[in-house]
Amino acid sequence: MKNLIERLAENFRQYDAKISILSTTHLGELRDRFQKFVLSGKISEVVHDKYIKRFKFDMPEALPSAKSIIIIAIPQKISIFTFHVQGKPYDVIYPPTYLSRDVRMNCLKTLSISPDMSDHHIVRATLPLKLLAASSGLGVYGRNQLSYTEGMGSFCRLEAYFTDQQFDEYDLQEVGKLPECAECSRCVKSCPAKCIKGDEFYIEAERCLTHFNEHEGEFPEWIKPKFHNALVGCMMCQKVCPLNKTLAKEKERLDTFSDEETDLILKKVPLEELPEKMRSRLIDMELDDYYPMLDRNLSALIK
Ligand code: B12
Ligand code: SF4
Ligand code: SF4
Repeated sequence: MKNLIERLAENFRQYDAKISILSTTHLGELRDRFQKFVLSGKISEVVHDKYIKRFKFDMPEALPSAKSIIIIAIPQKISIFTFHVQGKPYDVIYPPTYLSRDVRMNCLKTLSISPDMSDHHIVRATLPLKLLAASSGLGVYGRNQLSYTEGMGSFCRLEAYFTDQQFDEYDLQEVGKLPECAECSRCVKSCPAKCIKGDEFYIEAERCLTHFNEHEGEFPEWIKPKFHNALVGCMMCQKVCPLNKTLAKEKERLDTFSDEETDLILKKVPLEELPEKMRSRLIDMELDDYYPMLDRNLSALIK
């Protein structure tokens, strides 16, 4: 007879996803692991304030009786958009993990229709997901500070949910490193911003290209035009990784924007003033959040 977690894992297999479970009794230890890193001085104030301080290692207010955390790794492909400028097509990369709405919806749907979960509540966790994956055996860290899951490389989106369902006790795992990193430093060499700290398995996040191109504002001068390689985010430290080699070949073509449509983006026509069909296509592909910086990011790629 299969146990609870095996049955749940089976339901997630339809998305080729893998899951792991941690007990909420581990929250204190997770906080300690995270704090140890924070206190080591490796996180700058800007990164701490922008991304880190919102993490909550307490029982969720919406579900104080939470017993477990379900961690999910869902594989995603590199996507491609084509933009046209004066009749010339430009294929532009949209990295894995930026399509998140469907992933979240599928996770919630799968959890809520699983018979073992029907009498239980689910609340999304605001926690550091890579640490959850590493501490539950779902992932290991690469030198590029990304989480690698077997069969998915680093091309997987991570999600985590609290639930009041009680699973078997699962021990907290030691955080692991990819054994392949011992003989490799391709990601370090490929990083245009030189922010991967070779032996220490962490990045200077405040220099990562993603930290700049996911937000509005001018790029600092030290970010050279040749650094840009994706519509949002950056693919360099992932695409050179041998663990992602096969996966990086599988690209999904998402949409094509005509000369006129590309022109509207480059002229910064506000999202709400775009032709309705174009606007809803952008929303479908979750580019609405990044629309205010799309003209800047796209210009950097097509020059
Ligand atoms: C803040 C953030 C960023 C910031 C900072 C990134 C960073 N490295 O911290 C910026 C904007 C730069 C960023 C960039 C990207 N991000 Co981001 N980001 C996040 C976010 C919101 C929090 C990450 C975080 O906690 N950082 C703080 C650091 C300190 O935590 P940590 O990396 O886990 O570090 C721990 C280890 O070093 C660990 N540690 C402890 N003991 C030990 C022992 C050993 C042996 C080792 C090795 C480590 C170790 O200590 C640290 C703390 O515990 C998460 C979503 C979430 N809620 O978790 C997504 C997330 C991490 N991002 C993601 C992605 C995909 C990216 C990009 C690839 C996007 C892109 N294509 O451009 C880049 C990759 C940059 C890189 N090489 O890391 C994915 C990663 C998926 C995966 N498979 O790993 C996440 C999980 C989003 C998601 N839902 O899937 N991101
Ligand atoms: S590129 Fe090499 S060093 Fe970097 S994460 Fe992949 S295996 Fe590790
Ligand atoms: S995402 Fe790009 S800039 Fe950020 S660490 Fe990786 S290679 Fe460097």
